[in-house]
Amino acid sequence: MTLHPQTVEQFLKSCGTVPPGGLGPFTSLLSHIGIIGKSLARDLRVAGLIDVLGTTGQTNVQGETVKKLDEIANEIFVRVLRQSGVVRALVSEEMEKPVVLSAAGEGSPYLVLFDPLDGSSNTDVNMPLGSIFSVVLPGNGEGRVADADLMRRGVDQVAAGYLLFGSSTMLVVAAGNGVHGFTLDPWLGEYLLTHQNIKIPSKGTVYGANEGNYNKWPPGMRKYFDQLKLVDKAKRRPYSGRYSGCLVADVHRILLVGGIYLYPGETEKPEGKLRLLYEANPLALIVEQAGGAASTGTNRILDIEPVALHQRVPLIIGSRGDVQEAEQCLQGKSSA
Ligand code: P6P
Repeated sequence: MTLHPQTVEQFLKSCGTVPPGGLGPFTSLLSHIGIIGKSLARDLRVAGLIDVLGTTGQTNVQGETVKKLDEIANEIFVRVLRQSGVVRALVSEEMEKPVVLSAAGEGSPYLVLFDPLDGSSNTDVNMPLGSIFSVVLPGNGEGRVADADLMRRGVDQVAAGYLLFGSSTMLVVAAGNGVHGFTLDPWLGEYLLTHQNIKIPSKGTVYGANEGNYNKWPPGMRKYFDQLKLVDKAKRRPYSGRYSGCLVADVHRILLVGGIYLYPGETEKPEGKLRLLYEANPLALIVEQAGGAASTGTNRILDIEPVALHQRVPLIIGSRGDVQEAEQCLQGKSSA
């Protein structure tokens, strides 16, 4: 008799390790993130038929035009995580300030930082989208949540994950015992284990980057990129370019098949575009726990000491061998 693949709850119970904050609260947290995924998947699957496309006419704290689906996704995250009863405070790409959901001491162990809808340029053209979340525990036990509790180095994350709204809806999670992927069965309404203990190849043959920015990149990055396109069988080059405009989708591909995703700093914008606390840090934790690497080009992402909630960082992430080659080129140490 073929058993059904495990649900998230069954898998967490079978792991034998106690997840951060305890099995009960962590299972509840992932269950509520799963509800967010089901709600968003439902809206996205019929986006053209309901009034959720286009923009709200507002700009967010990032100075970016807010799509209707950005706002909807943010509202779903805040509402569902508030209902969960296990989240004490939130940080969102779409909100300037943190939101405190419960007073200290009410047994809500988690601080959750998230990008509610990643890949917004894809909302109106039926391309992949994602959500990214990072989980930390307050540094001061039951006390009031301070900004310092939220602005933590990536190494302090106790869990991280993403929802991917692609040809199927997936939940990928890293919580200290490997990286595991669950696929939503919309008929059962359950996320079922489909990718246990994901390991990224040490080197790949795929790159993801917006090459339209090529002439804004520093010389070392242009040099690395030029090398990737040379015909060199020994180095399995040229690599294949794969770029969807959704960070989650592009990094998910590289997590599974190997390679490198780059959103480097530019001469005018050395800090890059992607946000540290709820994009780079969670994806860096996931990729490192799968055996890969994540860097600014000079520093390990997870070691960065945050200075602002919405600060940006350059991101070079993927197979360890590819990230190391890119770093050496960027630092002028050698050609790739
Ligand atoms: P560009 C989406 O806004 C995002 O943050 C990532 O999902 C994506 O990889 C990147 O920006 C796309 O940026 O400049 O290539 O449009």
